[in-house]
Parts: sequence; structure tokens; C-alpha cells
Amino acid sequence: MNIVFYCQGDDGSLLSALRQRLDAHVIHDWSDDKPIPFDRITAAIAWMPPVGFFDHLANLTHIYAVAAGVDHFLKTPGLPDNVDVIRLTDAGMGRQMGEYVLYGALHAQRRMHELRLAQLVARWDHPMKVKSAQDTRVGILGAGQLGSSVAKRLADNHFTVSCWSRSPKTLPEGITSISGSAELQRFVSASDVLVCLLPLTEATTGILNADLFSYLPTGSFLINPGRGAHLVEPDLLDALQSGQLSGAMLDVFSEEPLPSTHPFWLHPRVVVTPHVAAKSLIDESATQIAESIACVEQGGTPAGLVERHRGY
Ligand code: NDP
Ligand code: OXD
Repeated sequence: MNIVFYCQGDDGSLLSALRQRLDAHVIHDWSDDKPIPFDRITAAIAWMPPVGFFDHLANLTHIYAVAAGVDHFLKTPGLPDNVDVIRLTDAGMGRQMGEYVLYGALHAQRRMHELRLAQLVARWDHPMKVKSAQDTRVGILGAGQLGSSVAKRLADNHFTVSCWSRSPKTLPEGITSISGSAELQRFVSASDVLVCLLPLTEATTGILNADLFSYLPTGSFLINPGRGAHLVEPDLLDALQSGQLSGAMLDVFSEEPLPSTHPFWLHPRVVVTPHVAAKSLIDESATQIAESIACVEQGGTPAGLVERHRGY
């Protein structure tokens, strides 16, 4: 099979890892100056492809996107409607995301944001009540590859965990599954820490807004490693100002890089991280793409096949 490769930011490591695993196929590098036999290309491995990438690929049937979230990828100009898009599923991201959210949940449970404020004014005797992890209810929006993996990580660390998803899930013992929009308010009202691990779709854009925050227990904490457009940023600032939320840890933003003048940077109750919660790892990504290609060749349905009509 002839495959074309373009992955923004790759220094050659991913391409070489893919070539090792897919040695029965020819992978053409879009970025080098060798001619590409466009008519024979049936698959693409891509991330942030340049303008015009799809223009000559008339025989493309499958595109392997090198990321877990494909909201941006699905909007690539020229992306053909009739090709299958396959995304990464976990590929080492579950472990990283588990660490990120566990850090945030411990930060919230141990009220580190308040201690930080006390430190800034050299205040020692802080009348702080700390709940146990078990008494801290973490609600995760999304129970997919990452949401369910994070849920297990938190439950293993004694937090009380629930996940909210479109369809009901069977999750590891002790983790509650709640599903459907009709249950969202009930779910949120029982979340001391709210984590967003939803894909960005029409239905989930702006879901973290003033209305949703009003159902959270007063003083709860938000962790958003989903996508920036899940959050209505001014609503978060208002909720922090009013005390409805006590703090937030954010990895993704409506504009990335986060502009240097954005109020989140210096907000004493906001932890900002620069979209680093879970990175695509070279070996894991290459292995998963090679496995997906083998699965498709055998007539199967690969794990990360995106349902394009629903956006994830
Ligand atoms: P999945 O597709 O595996 O899981 C998505 C989950 O969200 C599913 O449980 C799905 O429910 C649920 N969901 C989707 N739409 C709705 C809705 N309208 N109402 C309720 N539930 C909904 O995605 P992943 O777990 O692999 O990834 C989640 C997101 O994490 C990515 O899309 C990306 O935005 C983000 N991400 C961020 C990274 C970072 O470094 N910050 C790194 C990697 C990913 P159901 O299963 O019932 O359909
Ligand atoms: C992803 C991401 O979706 O890095 O893979 O955000």
C-alpha cells in the first residue's frame, strides 16, 4: 500500500517509527522533495496537514490522525467526506492524563490553591478543613478512553468517582456511570471536583458555563484538559470571583498559545498548563497506527474509527 505522511512538528522520529512497523508498505513523506505517486495513495497519516494536502489524493480511503481529539482535524479544509478517519485511542495518553488529573484532584482536595494564597501573604495559621479523598467526589464528564482510565486512577487513590457520558457504561467496581443530558444537573451537583474529558462537538461546545457552574456545590474545583472551547472563560472568572468555584486547573484554552495578557495567567486561583496533559508518544502512536492499518487490511473496524456525523 502507498501511504502519504505529514505530521506537523515531527522531527522524523514518528516517520521512522512508522516505517519500521509498516515495512511492507511505502510511506511517502509529504515534506521531502521526492515525487509522490498521488494516484496510488490510499491512506494518509496526518496531523495539521498543509493547505492543499487532500487536493490530489483522489483515491484516499483512510486517514490516520495522530491525536486523540479530532475536532480540529475534522475541520481541515478539503478533508474528503467519504474517507474513514481513525484517531489515536489512548496510545499512552491514559497514563499521562491519569497523572495530570490525579495531581489536580489532590491539589483541590488538599486545598493547595488556598495554601498558595496564604503563602503569598506569609500567613501560617490557616483555618483549613481538609476532606479525605474518599469524601471528595470527583465527577468526570466523559467516560471514553481517557475518562475511564482517569476514573480508575482516581478510584485507586481513594477518591469517590462518577463519570457522565452519552450512553451508560460498565465501569470498574466503585465507579458510578451516569448518562444522558437529563442527568447532567444531578451529576454536577454531586461533584466537588469536576473534570472535563469530553470531545469537542456541537453538543459539548460551551458546556462549562455559568448555568452548569450554578449546579456545582459551592467552592468546587474545575479541571479542564478537554478542549478550550468547552469552557466559557468569562463565566469561569465570574464563578471564581463569586466563590461558586474555589479554583481551576486548565490545560486547554479557546486561544492557544494562551495570550500573555489573558487574566488566567496571573489569576491566584487558576493553575495554567500549556496543553501538556497527555502527549502523543512516538512508539505507542506508531504501534497503534500500524495495528489499525493491519486491522483495516483484514477487513476489520479499527478501535479509533471516528463517527464523523457525531464528531468523535
Ligand atoms: P472518547 O471518544 O474515547 O470518549 C469521549 C467520551 O465523551 C465518551 O464517553 C462519550 O460518550 C462522551 N461524550 C461525547 N459527547 C457527549 C455528549 N454530548 N454528552 C455526554 N457524553 C458525551 O475520547 P477520549 O477519551 O479519547 O478523549 C477525550 C478528549 O480528551 C479528546 O477529544 C480531546 O479533546 C481531549 N484530549 C486532551 C489532551 C490534552 O493533552 N489536553 C490529550 C488527549 C485528548 P459515549 O461513549 O457514550 O459516546
Ligand atoms: C490530543 C491532544 O487530542 O493532544 O491528542 O490534545
